[in-house]
Amino acid sequence: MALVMGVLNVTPDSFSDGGRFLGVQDAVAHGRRLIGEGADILDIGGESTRPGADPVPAAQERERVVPVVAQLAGDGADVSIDTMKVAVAQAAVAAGARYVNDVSAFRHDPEMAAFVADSGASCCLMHMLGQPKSMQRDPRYDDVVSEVKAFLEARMEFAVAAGVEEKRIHLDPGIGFGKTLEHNLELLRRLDEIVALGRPVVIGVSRKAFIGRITGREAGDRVFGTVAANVVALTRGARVFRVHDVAATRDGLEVTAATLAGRWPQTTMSRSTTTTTS
Ligand code: HH2
Repeated sequence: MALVMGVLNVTPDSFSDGGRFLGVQDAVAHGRRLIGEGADILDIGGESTRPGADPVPAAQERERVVPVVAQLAGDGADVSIDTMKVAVAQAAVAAGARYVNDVSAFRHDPEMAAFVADSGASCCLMHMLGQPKSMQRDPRYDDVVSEVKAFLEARMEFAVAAGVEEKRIHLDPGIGFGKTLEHNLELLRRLDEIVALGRPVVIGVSRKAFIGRITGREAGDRVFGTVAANVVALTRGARVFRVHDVAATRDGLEVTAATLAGRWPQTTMSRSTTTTTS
């Protein structure tokens, strides 16, 4: 059961859509457009994590995202807050978000784990080597897949020890977060080893630089490469697909899922809530 997570960046500097949805009404309209294209969940972020990005103070991040979360959650959308900061997560959950997507896997704000536990929200724990400011400076691993897997396992243990129910945890290898092109491709190729941890795997390849390295295309023109990488991830067992291009990705995933299942017509994709996915 694949779920599409639509990306909604309320930032001036995100790598592919920075500045496009900084106004509340522009952001809300885009969120509604993504839902119309078939997004199961909207991932709303107020701080870019692109390589080299500068951190944003919590108050500013909160001001960017909370009105957008409130309106879209008010529409009935399933909303994820993409933040490393517990203050932002608290405000977003109070405004209606039910999923906390923390690219630091609760390392930036260790209290995030207790907050997620108490709130009953679901969460995504992602692997990142270093910090966004410096993560792409010569990242090295002996075996990227086993190191990412061990990290995710340890972070899941940390979350569970803090009271987060295991069934509410999703895991993400963090494509592009302190990884070379070869690391990203190996993680995709061997994603089944991460899936073997037993939790739903989130994959975020959308428009990322490694696709540009292969195709020679700029960020706004990487939709075909994005769909291809998501299709590979689906075949390796990924469950949640974080993308800017929702309609194209849904089509690619639906055709792949129907083909692999060997029957048609059928319901291959769920539009139900992500937050209790287990
Ligand atoms: N990638 C980005 C941001 N958040 N969260 C998860 N779980 N997985 C990802 O791969 C991931 C993520 C980066 O993409 P984007 O939001 O488009 O860019 P920016 O960080 O510049 O806002």
